[in-house]
Amino acid sequence: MNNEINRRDFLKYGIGGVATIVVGSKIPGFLTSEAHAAVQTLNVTITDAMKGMVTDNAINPAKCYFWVYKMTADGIDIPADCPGPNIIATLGDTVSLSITNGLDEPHAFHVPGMFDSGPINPGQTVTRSFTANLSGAHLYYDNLNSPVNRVMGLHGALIVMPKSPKSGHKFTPYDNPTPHVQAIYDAFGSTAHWPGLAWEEGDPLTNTPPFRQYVWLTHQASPNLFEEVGGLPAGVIYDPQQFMNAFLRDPFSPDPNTNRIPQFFTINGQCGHFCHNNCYITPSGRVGEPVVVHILNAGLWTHSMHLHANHMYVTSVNDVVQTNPIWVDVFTVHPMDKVDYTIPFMRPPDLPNVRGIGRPDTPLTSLNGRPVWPPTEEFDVFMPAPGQDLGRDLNGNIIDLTQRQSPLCYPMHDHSEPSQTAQGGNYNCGLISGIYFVGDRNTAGWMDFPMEEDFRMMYGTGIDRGCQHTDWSARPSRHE
Ligand SMILES: [Cu+2]
Repeated sequence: MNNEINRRDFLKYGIGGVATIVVGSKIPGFLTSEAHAAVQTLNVTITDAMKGMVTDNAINPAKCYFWVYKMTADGIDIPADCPGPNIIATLGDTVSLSITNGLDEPHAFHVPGMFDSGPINPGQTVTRSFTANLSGAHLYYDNLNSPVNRVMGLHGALIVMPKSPKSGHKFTPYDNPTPHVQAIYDAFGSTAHWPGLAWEEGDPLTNTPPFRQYVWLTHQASPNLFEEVGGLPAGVIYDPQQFMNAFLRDPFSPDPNTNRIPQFFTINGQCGHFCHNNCYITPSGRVGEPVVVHILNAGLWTHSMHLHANHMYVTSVNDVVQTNPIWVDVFTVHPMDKVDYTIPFMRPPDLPNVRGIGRPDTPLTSLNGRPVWPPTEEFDVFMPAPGQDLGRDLNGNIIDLTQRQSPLCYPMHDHSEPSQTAQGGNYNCGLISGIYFVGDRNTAGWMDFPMEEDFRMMYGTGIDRGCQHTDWSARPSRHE
């Protein structure tokens, strides 16, 4: 795809979304699917692609041009997409890359602190390897002509799992957790307030995988600006300051084909329904099945990812495992930030105590004099039993005010409000996700509940919990 004409070629996608590649060794029980046997060499082609965005339809063509890392792993061709595939390695693994630049300006593959390919010229192939020497979630990206090449789509997630837990402790996502982060993960599944499973623990009986984790790679796409950059004559480099001015500060124009600020706000390349009803983006689980969400912001906008139903611990910020992990329901993610949310999956709604939020205080009472643990105050206040007679309609029938606790989906949305839209106006077509509580740990069976439409969209027709984290296909995804 070296020349002008081919740059506009329309790439057909088979399955959509973010594929996952496991390199090197594997933690037992982690990503057990056969489809993800560890690969030896990753073939990476730096190329371009057109993608149908969330609002794309026959009367509203909403496509966006991207530069992408297209990968082939052990002969398996992974469809081109922005972002590139998730790469998962274990600490100390060797990641071998063969990178070909199929575009017509220099590009690179860079992981801060781990690897820098340096400039790869058009048509050139560079074969290199590096050691995954830092546990946690990282961005791989093109650091040349910063931030143009990265924001044009050349980025993806690299997850490095620790080799083993600290002696006498449970696994955390980190090789060297702080005492307080370790204490949270040790408490999962072994304390009265966090009954259920440890993070490292799965349960075949409920089809629950161990090491439950999600990637939320945020990005913002500007079809007009990206097309302008892609349309430059071969060898001409787009000025980065001009790029940032256009992306962040282009003046309002009533013509949708000229304004160059972002029109799409994505998690893992998806927006709106394709994000929220996507079981690979939106965490789902039973009470007592803690998950970690790795948030990586590859774009130029600040996001504030706000979760309902559960507070989460911010356990790592920009490679720093937190000494005193705060328990919050929203946290700001600046461009290039890397933030880990550890979500306990405790019974919603979680409750404040006399100290604000957090663990029980002494005395163990809330401001209303009710016990703060177990967190039952809101149940005490107003949680009518099914059929409870709290009022009658004009015909004398009981008005049922029951609200079930599960299965139930709560929203995750970005408090940076413009990101909730697409194309400047389509609300709810933006950067949204959620958290699904599908039941209690002691509920027999899997998906043993009435399947409303949102659950059907989330899980598809094949109700296979094993696919939740391992089979990155057959999920809702906006692609052509
Ligand atoms: Cu909200």
